[in-house]
Amino acid sequence: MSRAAFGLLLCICSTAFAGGRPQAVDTLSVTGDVDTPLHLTRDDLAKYDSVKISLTGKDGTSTTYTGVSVADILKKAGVVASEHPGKAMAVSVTAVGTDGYEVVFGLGELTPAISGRTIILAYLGDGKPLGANVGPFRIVVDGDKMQARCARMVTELQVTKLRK
Ligand SMILES: Nc1nc2c(c(=O)[nH]1)N[C@H]1C(S)=C(S)[C@@H](COP(=O)(O)O)O[C@H]1N2
Ligand SMILES: [Mo]
Repeated sequence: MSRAAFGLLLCICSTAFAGGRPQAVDTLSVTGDVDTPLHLTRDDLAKYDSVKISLTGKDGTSTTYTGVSVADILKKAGVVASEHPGKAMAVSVTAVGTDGYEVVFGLGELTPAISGRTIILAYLGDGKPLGANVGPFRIVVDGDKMQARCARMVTELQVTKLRK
């Protein structure tokens, strides 16, 4: 192989596998005290039942978010609030943003059959992938009076069972 051809090949390989790793895909990881840890892409989330919630931002503009009920994601990971919740009401779920912002939820408030409210992990805003300071994923809480719990740039849901 000529030096030029080798150089070209090296260049192509290093572009495809920057630093030896395949190109990063945005994923939501469900970690901690779960039966099945999950790593979900936007495409994976699009296969779940979708829920739309509109949210008015601090700047006054409204965005319609499309996402998946966090309860459905937790169910896939093996975390559920049964009819007689018992220990399930001592499960916390922390949504972690890439900027270090964290929001804690209890499994009870995440379960629509208990709280009467839906909390979603959004993967689209007005039908488009979420921008850099909002995505890849955002928690959207239906009915909150302030948006402090609507964590942006979420890549992880950490599950903690307080009673083992
Ligand atoms: N990752 C991350 N999410 C966050 C915050 C933050 O600092 N970091 N601030 C919260 C607060 S206090 C508010 S009021 C809303 C602001 O969202 P908006 O820009 O869509 O209005 O984002 C929430 N989500
Ligand atoms: Mo806020």
